[in-house]
Amino acid sequence: MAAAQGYPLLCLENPLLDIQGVGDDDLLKQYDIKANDAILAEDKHMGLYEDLLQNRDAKLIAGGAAQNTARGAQYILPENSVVYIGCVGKDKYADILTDACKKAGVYTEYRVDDVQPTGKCGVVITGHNRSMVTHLAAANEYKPEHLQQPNVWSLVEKAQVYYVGGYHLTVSVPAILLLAEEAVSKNKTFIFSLSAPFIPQFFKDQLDSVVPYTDYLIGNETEALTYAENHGWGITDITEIAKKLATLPKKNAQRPRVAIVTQGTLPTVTAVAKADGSVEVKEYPVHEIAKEKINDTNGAGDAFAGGFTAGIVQGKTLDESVDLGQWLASLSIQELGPSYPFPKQTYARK
Ligand code: 26A
Repeated sequence: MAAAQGYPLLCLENPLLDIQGVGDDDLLKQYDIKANDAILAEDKHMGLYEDLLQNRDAKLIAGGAAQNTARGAQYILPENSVVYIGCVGKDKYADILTDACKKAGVYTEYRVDDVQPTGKCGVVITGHNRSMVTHLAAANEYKPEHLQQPNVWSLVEKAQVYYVGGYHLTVSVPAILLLAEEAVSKNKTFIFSLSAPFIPQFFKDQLDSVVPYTDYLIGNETEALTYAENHGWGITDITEIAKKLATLPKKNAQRPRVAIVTQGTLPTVTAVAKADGSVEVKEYPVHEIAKEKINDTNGAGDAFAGGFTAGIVQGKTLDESVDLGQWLASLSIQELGPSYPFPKQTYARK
């Protein structure tokens, strides 16, 4: 069994159940949220979840950014390739998440909190925008001690690639650093996402402590712009920002830093910092699909990261990995929420 040999890809972050419904400007105004954003819930947002369920015919869908990425990577990789770690409660929502991962073939090693309920994310869809309001609850109770238990740490040791969602910076930097140190000391691959503008904005120090460990740093254009702004770079050109992200200080000199910036329907930009000090930049037009085929864009970035990471795990080139990411994102936006089509589609290179 693969479990004995371990899983090549290990993902860590916040397991959440998405409560997703279609909204309008009034709903956005009522809860004081932007059409396209991801935030942590405050008191004024707590009524949103019931509101979505009672009045907006909201659906319960497995979410949590890196958990979506884990399911996405497993969609492409051979059986038993992915393990996902995070903290859930003891409730029905946790059962839904466990089930979704099981169906996707992702092995979960959850910490189960006795007190807090499973985290949830209210997703308000308006057109091609999505606004996410997250109540972390149990997801916020993840502890590095869970990772250090012998049975869990053995999964860490057996993994070759780590994928950590930047959202976890709000929960446990020490847990992230345990994986990051393991990656550097054994020359394994460490992939990290910027997750949302509020991460570089409000969790700058935490982010700065992790970035030196990253081999692949993934973000979208708003996250990249927010990063540049909050680091006082004074630049707004996405290619220039990607170049600068690639050349930030790096712990593991044996691997080049690669920055990847997605831009919705605009081309994906990559920047690779070469050993000679130069930076190689490339642009990849996205896989276009007809507008009317789009269901919603919730999880598009996670799907990109899932396809991309599957490519890296399989030792594919940067070109191929970006293409896999774009392909999986185009499939996911045709589904309800952060999901992937079944029966499985097969990838054919553009
Ligand atoms: C800490 N926060 C805010 C979050 C999230 C999150 N996943 C982890 N931590 N806020 C939203 N999400 C997830 O992002 C996915 C879409 O990219 C949602 O659950 C949604 O499935």
